[in-house]
Amino acid sequence: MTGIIITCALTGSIHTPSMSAHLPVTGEEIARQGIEAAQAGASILHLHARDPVTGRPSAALEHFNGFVPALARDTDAVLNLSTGGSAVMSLDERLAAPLAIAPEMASLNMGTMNFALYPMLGRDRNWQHDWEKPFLENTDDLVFRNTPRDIARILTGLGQERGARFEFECYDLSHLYMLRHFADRGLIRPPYFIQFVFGVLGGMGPDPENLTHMIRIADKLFAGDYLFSVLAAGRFQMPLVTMAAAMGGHVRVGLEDSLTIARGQLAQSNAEQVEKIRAIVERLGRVVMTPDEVRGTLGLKGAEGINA
Ligand code: KMH
Ligand code: ZN
Repeated sequence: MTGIIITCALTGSIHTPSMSAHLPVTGEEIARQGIEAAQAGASILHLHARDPVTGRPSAALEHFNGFVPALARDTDAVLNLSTGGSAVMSLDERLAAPLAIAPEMASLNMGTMNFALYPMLGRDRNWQHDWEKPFLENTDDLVFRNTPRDIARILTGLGQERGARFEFECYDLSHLYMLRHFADRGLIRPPYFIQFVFGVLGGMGPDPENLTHMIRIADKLFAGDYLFSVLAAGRFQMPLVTMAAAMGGHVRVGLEDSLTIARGQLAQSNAEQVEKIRAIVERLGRVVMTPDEVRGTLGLKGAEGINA
């Protein structure tokens, strides 16, 4: 088996500050946790921004500028900016920072879908901010828009015009066929780094059979031209990514995807999750790839090509 890529998604736009005191929110917190995650072995950092005062998901360039320069200066990790932002944002909002920063990598969500977070309301919490509860409640009527026109705009603006390569977020089998469609249109070139996303309500569930089927169909559509990585939401994170590692795939961890380190136990940091999966994959005989090995494998433009 080849080396393994550990991606760490530091904060995302799914969890809210009241759910964990360890969720990084300010630029300083995101930078510090990113540096620690990179030191622990994450070679790709998947990045979202938040308003540092309210902790609300933000896509503002000023908020990305609160941590991107520090991560570029103090780590050699590949910086991967989300173009998904939050499903409540317009595509113009989602793209403002990635277009300005021109990162080596960007996420790209491969289909329009539901993105229901309201089951996380679950029990009553002490909400710290007045936006949190309605934000989660309103996801029962939320469309995460990623039409073919949107996808083409991201591929052109970020890929062709700024040299970014992509983490293709596939939440469903249909998203693999959409990816194949864009390969056939000549808008993307291999190798394709495909992130299989499990456990978002609106996408596929965290069943092992779904992972084996995604691999079977990706083999058919992309033959040897792709790498797969796995992320899974909540308590399914470690089991599913471990399965991916055992099958020769790559892994994504981080507080964007799960706030816990074990059942019912909050992770103290992103680095703690990176350390845990690193120990697991090394016990499986996998060798963690350095950022430069990732650059070579994925054909990235290099850190000097970004505006940070
Ligand atoms: N939040 C994850 C389920 C993105 O940033 O583009 C998927 C994700 C989307 O990371
Ligand atoms: Zn994300």
